[in-house]
Amino acid sequence: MITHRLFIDGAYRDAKSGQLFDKISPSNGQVIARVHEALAEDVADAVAAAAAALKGPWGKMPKAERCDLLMRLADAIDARRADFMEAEVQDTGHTRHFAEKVEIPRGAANFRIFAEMMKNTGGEYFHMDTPDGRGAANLELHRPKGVIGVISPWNAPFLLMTWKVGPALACGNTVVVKPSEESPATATLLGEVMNEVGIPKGVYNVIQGFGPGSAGELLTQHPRVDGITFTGETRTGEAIMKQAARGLRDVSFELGGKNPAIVFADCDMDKAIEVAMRSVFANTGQVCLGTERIYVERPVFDTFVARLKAGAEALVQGGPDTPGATIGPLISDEHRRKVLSYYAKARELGATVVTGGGVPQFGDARDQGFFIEPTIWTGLPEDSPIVREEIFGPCCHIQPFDTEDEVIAMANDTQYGLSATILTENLSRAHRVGAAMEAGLIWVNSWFLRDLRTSFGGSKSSGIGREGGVHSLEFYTERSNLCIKL
Ligand code: NAD
Ligand code: 6OD
Repeated sequence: MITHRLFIDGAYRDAKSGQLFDKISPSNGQVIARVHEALAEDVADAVAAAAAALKGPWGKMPKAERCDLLMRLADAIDARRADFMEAEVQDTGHTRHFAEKVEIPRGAANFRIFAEMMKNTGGEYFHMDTPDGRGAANLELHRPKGVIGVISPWNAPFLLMTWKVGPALACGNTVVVKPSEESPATATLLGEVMNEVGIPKGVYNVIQGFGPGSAGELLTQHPRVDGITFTGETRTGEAIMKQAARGLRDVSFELGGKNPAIVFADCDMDKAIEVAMRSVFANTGQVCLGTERIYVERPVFDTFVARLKAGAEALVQGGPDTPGATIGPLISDEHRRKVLSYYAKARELGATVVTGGGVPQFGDARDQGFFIEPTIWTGLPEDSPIVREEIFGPCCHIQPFDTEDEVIAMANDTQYGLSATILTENLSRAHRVGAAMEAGLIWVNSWFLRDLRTSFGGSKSSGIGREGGVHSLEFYTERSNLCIKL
């Protein structure tokens, strides 16, 4: 049985709390690891190590050297892609394809791209006229923010954790990472690679545990943490904001979504189905950017519904070790119970269940895993909880529409504002409807396609702030203006 220990000050160690918890496989319901739970003393040690490293070799290292080290880290992750992939798929039940082609390479890229960007970033200079004619030089300086608390979710653990750790380290900060209790493995493994390439001790620390009353809450309350970056549910974001209020720490939040896709009659239908299949069912619907509401222009509604149904029914369910599997299980029994409660509610409310709606039976070990049927509904009103609340499962509701104005209003009528997807071959319409979407990320004829240098984040209840490109550099640094009278 694997044991995941804490990684503090460059070394693996047991939790001083003496407490351990089980990590259960989503694919077969078996305990696959025991995890050390960090409580107050462990969290304090991790934060102290991170604070000390700011004053040690890391804090003194020239920027170019620091960025070169992060480039080497990215190469070392690539070299161990198979190990990271294995750790990730066993924790999450993801298909090997998703982990190998998206999650792990993107994790390495998160170090490479931000190191490259930081290396080429300079300060700004403003000359100012003064009454004596001699002027003043204003220099905008950037320095690391300090110790960054990184709280990450389970749905794409390595990708989403490195998405924060990469820019934080590139900017010269140190980090204490609290991965999700459902996905402890890849954050732990990264400690080995940090040591391998010579990242100084204390720069990267990992504390395992839960949120409330455990490592997550303790980290966000710790007075020596200078900034908190969090990805997860909107409700958790609200809790963290309260916990972090004392001492007024800066926060960056990437939260939930209830993202619309709009299919116009002038779309390329093959493309629309391919995009919808990915945005609804990729990672078993456990993607913050995923689509759970689809609006289809009436003349192509029946065709679209029939083709998406055929696509959903062709998916092959299985864990990473099931040959040919194209869709995995949900992360946990608890999460499956939550998604199933929406499946039941949809039936109670009179939805037409186009496909799915239940739990599959396989007659093998998968029956002990947390599989669920890919599901499509039609026929519910827009104020139904199925259309309004984030479910985070492999499911969507499809609604017909008649006019552009009507569909823009329906797409935007949500507390969330993370992403939106538009399927059309009409360029003017793509510009017009795209600009009208109240969301941080808007795709036309694609989904999950993004240059890491662009902004990422959501409006309304989907987040606070933006990361990506210069926006990450902005969050992970403090600015000072140095004004020198000439
Ligand atoms: P979650 O909010 O339950 O947990 C996320 C992390 O927060 C975990 O590490 C958890 O232990 C920790 N946590 C929970 N309560 C805490 C507390 N009170 N204090 C400190 N830490 C606490 O989210 P999840 O279930 O792991 O992930 C799914 C959610 O994440 C979905 O809502 C999804 O939309 C969202 N998400 C958003 C983005 C984005 O970029 N906007 C990306 C991925 C996932
Ligand atoms: O594309 C990314 O960098 C990113 N942060 C994706 C988030 C996926 C959420 O589940």
